[in-house]
Amino acid sequence: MDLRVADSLVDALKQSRYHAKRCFERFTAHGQRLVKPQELIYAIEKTIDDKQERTKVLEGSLGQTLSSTQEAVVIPPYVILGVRGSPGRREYLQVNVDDLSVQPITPPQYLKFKESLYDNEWVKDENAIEVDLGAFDFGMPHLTLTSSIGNGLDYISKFTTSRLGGRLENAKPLLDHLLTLNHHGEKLMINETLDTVSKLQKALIVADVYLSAHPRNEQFRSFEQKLKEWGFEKGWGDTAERVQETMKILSEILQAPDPISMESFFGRLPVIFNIVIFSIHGYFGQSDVLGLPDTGGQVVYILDQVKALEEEIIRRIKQQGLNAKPRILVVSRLIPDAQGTKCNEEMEPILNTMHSHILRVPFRTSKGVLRQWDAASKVVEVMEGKPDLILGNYTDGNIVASLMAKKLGVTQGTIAHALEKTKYEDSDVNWKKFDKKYHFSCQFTADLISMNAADFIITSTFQEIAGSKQRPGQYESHATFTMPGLCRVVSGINVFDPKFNIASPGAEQSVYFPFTEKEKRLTSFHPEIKELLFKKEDNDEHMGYLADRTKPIIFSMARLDTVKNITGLVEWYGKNKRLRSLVNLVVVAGFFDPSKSKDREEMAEIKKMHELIEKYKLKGQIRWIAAQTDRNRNGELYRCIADTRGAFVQPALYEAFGLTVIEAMNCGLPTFVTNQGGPAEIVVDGVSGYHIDPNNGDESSNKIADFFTKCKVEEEFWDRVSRAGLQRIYEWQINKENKQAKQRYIDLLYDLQFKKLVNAIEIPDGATTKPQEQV
Ligand code: UDP
Ligand code: LCN
Repeated sequence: MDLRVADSLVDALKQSRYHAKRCFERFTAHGQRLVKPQELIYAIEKTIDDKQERTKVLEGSLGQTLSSTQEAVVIPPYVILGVRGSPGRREYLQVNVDDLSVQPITPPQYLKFKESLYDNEWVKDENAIEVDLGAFDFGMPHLTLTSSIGNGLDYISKFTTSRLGGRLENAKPLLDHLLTLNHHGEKLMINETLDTVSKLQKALIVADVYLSAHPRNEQFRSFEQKLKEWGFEKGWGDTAERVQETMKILSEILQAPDPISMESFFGRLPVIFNIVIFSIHGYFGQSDVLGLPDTGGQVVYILDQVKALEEEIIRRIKQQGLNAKPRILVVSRLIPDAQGTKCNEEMEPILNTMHSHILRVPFRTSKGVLRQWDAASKVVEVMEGKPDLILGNYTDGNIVASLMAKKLGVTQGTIAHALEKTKYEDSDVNWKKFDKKYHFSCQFTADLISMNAADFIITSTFQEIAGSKQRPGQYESHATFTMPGLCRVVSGINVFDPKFNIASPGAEQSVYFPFTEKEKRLTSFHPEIKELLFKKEDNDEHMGYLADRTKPIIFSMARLDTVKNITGLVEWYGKNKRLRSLVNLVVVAGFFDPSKSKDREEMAEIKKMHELIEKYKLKGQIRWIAAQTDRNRNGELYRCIADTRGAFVQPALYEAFGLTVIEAMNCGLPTFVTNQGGPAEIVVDGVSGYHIDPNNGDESSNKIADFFTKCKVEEEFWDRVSRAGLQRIYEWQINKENKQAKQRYIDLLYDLQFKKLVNAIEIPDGATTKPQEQV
């Protein structure tokens, strides 16, 4: 254990012994319990009366240790701190309040203390299941800097390069890998003639001389036969120029490897033709599904990715000089009672693609619930063979992807964007309380299995992996946790694993473009949108009305789930007279009749909406619009809100990524976004929008009111914020370090190839080199 935090706490306790003792005694005075960070700082504030002294302690080591403490277990006379020095790093310190001695402890020891607050019997059970996945983690090197988290691909390129460098025989795994490449049994890149690295190196030199004499754009087939004689197969390129280029890159790698050539060479290899994506959550369809329970951004995201992936794979196949047909299948569940959607159809071509389909496989047959969901044979049948890559999305898609990837022996990637564990505070220790409703025990176990089984993990943001200074990341929260009575996870995932790669989603530019691009505006929707916003009579699509149409509109759109906190926003608005005098409120969410909902949370939220509208007498200032399913019209709706010089508010209690935020920003709407989760990484507070605290409604609604007050005084202000938001979102989508999502996404597909190589290379300094085991 790194002793720095422990040492600095020991110093702090020495320096501020009197205050520290009083502060810790304050914790123990209330008996055993779990204490959260706010309470720790509050304790210092309450125990030190003198302002100067208080500031000194708060800013000193004691204040700093306590403010980076994620939680503390109090079992008098001990206070056991879980200190998160920086994202991804945690230490556990046991403080004896009687003598203020400090003892570093291990994660299992800490977890046992924590468990004793919930299930004292289970802690004593020597046979309690303890999960230590870190113990298998010896094949792969790990990142060391927090700032490198999520850049796995770069890291692996560098690492592989260093291992390949120097001696020719080190390149044997690379040669073996090339020899395995084929498409439907037809060899690609090289054949058995080139069975040693030195033969390969010589052949590359001969081919280079030969190709130099050919016109740059001469097609591969005209010299195919000659290359074959020397041991080269298809896949190097479509023209003499491209083939020569690819061969040069490989020659350079064999001579003096560098990470850039390495990444570029792997990016050129023909390895991916067929992909299966599992997205079995909610209603997976192309129309009329958005806003239905559990059906939102994931559907949008996957459909966008399929289009981008297909385009990219086609481009690459052409460049490789092949004429293979790629195939992408999004496998989802077939829902017989499809509520007017196409979710009861087995096969549906994906719009704007050439070879991609949604394949729906039933979970139920006429005989009842299927005991086993055998999508594998269906996939193999439709694809006429095994896929080259299996991707999963969200907990259920990921566990299915893991099982199928293992069964078929195929590379697996996972995407979650939303892991449930962080959405509900202490959902792990309280799993029993929630299990009937949310099945957390199953969900967290499934997540743990698939994130460990995966060859690579694609995340939307840094915070999804390792959080922020204040809050642990979604994956990070699976590093060490416990479900008392079920299992103790002492090492669940390592956020420094290079398998993590950030590829931020973007918003479809043809749908979400700035309100100022007048000639592109979808004016044909304007009469409908005008009705949607302003028609006075209530109907099935809208209720409430806006008496003063000249006011700007604050707008939000989300599924009507508790965590989306749309009711929170309505309440903040209801309570804040100043805000009500400045703007109207429009929300798109759910629908109005709770008895028609089959979703418990949605039902409760619908009722709450009605109550709040009554309680705060909001009629005349609020427009509640039912879930909207037309993407193009929604794009125009954001722009019409921008026409009123309004704003978008994303008030979620926790948001994994938040597609609506980037949609709104792309349309030029100033945004106010929750500081809990992904949106806080997208928007720079006070520059390209604003952060709001969903747990502090008054502060948040005042921040929104201040913005509109300022807009009234300073005419240019609204335009400035709108432009800054647009600027930020363009940078985010295009320039962000992780490049364009599409490009990056494809690059990731090669991650595994590197990994195989790395595992095959001997690490000289005596470290173990066994390949990483799968769960
Ligand atoms: N959406 C929609 N109609 C609605 C509610 C949401 O079309 O009534 C769309 C919204 O435009 C966005 C997606 O659904 O594209 C929601 O994604 P987000 O990431 O905001 O949240 P999620 O629902 O995935 O948690
Ligand atoms: C799931 C979520 O909860 C959202 O935050 C994301 O934006 C969406 O998936 C798309 O990735």
